[in-house]
Amino acid sequence: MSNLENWSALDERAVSYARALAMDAVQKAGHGHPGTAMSLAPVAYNLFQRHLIHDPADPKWLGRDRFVLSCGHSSLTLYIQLFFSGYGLEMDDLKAFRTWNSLTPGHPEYGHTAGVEMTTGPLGAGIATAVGMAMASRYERGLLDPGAAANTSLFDHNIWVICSDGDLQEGVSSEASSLAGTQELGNLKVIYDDNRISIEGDTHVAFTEDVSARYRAYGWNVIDVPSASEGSVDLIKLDAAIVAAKLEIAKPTLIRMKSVIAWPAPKARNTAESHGSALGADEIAATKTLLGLNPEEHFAMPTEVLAHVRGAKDRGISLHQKWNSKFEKWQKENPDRATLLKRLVAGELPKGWDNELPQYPAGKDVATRKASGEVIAAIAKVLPEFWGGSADLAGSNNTAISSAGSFLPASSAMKGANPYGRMIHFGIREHAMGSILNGIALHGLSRSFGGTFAVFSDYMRPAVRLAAIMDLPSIFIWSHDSIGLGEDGPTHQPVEHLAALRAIPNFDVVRPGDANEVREAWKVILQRRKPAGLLLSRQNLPVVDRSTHGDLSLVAKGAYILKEASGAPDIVLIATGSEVSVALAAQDLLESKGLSTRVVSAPCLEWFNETDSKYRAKVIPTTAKLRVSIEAGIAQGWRDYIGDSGIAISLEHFGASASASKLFAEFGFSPDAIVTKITTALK
Ligand SMILES: Cc1ncc(C[n+]2csc(CCOP(=O)(O)OP(=O)(O)O)c2C)c(N)n1
Ligand SMILES: [Mg+2]
Repeated sequence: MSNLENWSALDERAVSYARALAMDAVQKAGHGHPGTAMSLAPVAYNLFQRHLIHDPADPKWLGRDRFVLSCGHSSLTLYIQLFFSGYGLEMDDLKAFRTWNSLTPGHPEYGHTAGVEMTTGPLGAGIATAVGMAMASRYERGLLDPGAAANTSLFDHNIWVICSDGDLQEGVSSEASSLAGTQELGNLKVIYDDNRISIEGDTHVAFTEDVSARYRAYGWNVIDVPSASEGSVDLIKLDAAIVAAKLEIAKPTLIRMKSVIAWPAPKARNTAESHGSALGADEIAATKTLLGLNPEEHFAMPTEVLAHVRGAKDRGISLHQKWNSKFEKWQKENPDRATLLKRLVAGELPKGWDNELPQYPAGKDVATRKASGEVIAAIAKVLPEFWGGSADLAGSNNTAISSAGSFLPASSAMKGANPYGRMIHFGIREHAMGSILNGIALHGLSRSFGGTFAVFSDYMRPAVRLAAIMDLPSIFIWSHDSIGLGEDGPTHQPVEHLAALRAIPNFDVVRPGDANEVREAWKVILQRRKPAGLLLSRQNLPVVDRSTHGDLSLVAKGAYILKEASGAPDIVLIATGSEVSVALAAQDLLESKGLSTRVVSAPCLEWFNETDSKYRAKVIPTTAKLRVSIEAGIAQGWRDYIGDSGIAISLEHFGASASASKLFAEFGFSPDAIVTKITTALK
């Protein structure tokens, strides 16, 4: 038994039962990850029962610490503590581990199980997203309680993470941890389970660096916790490290904790097999005997032990009540900020927020990235919760909010540094940027965006996918969205990216056709609160004359009639982004040949797919002689809209280094080339 202060025999028994439950749940399911949940049981127990500021009765409590299990495969580590602390999970849920419709799926899923702060499983994502949560926490205190001394505000809390070897091998954790060091995120506390085992065995087959030295070099506070003499987690040293981590508020902390996977199973301990397979009845019985439990019992939890661990509920209520009295005082003293907080919690936009967004007169050429930058600046004036940045391309992506300085710690020597600044410098770290945007969204109160070139959406795709899975209102800005970017050539020109992004379920791919569509797109994105990517042109595009063309309010429908045909439409041209103006020019030529032609602008196919079939049939009638898609990317996906006999004007190969106009002409995106294709097809 541990000699930890205030650690009772009941605590010791609770940990033993937690280890047994991890074995039982995997054994019953027939698959899963028992080893790490066994060895981490005392670690998670100590956190949830004694250190984490949380209220199981109110999993969304604003004042709570966040807990992220970055090694999501060890989901039982979390489920068992949620069961113990009284979040609503019960023994039957543990028995239903990894089965259809259960509250205990293979990996923790955000929005599915109360107390799960994010969906984890892809290694590295958890810790990187937690960095975003820690940044959001600082930004939010800047909105609500900027004058409070460090660590005294009711909005100050910690972001706790447990991560594994795989988490720290993945590149994204390095990207995010490096930035966390620069940002001096003192509210971020990571416990690294250094068990030196992954699926292929000893991690030293691939991972030999000095992780502590690496994190110190990032600017972190690193605490090494060696194992207890027999090899198990040294709970006394770990607890001291946790206490020290709470006191360190100037730097993020990494507690590098030595452990032995599957402790104390006699044969399975310290083996890769225990990472991902059931231990088997004999080994489970032997382990239970070692733990002083009845080897014949499964899913056991004596009433007195359960009553003891459920004490976490009372602890939570009392923590929450203390916070509430501070909160009431704060509300009285800060009525305007309290009103703001109410709006942010409700996820609402203030009345008239979009009154002053820029309008663009026809006859002018504006790059959609430039329009987006102007819309961002206008939104920033009315929404204090709106902040964001770029992966070192702010000038190119037009993502700067220049008025309020750069989000950097007070100690930073950089010009314009402000701990509550609204411009985030992500550095050239697209994957971390995506994860951080998700962390900011998960933290809950603010809205943020991050930009890079569209071609590098590939570098952040796992984060985009997680945003979609979690249904987060993360906003990804991708400029330089086609061969239209010109001379930088094929490595920088997206070709398959629009299709690849549209392939992600629950993700809005938005490619506005002119500057005014950009404004409308931003409005819809902020109102819808769904994961979205905004694709923007580097090159100037004509601003469409709205007195003669389709109404901008129709942008929200995803696709709409931009310019009607002279009669019943024989030809329907459907275009997105920079190809909309090409379609309008082609329409003029076709009409002059007596071919009745309609142009549809389709800034977002996902929004269009949500409209009713009547609207869809009206905009893109299957009765037209010919439906034609025009988009400077692969045709994949367009057949759904143009039908078997339609034509896709597309790009099925990589681009080249030349001017945008040369590339559009050479690759068949000139109005003449399009007309030739269409007239040939009609013959
Ligand atoms: C990005 C990613 N790649 C691969 C996997 C598959 N995978 C799941 S667990 C694991 C090994 C994990 O080892 P470690 O992180 O040390 O966890 P432990 O076995 O110590 O629990 C791998 C490769 C994954 N979940 N995520
Ligand atoms: Mg490991």
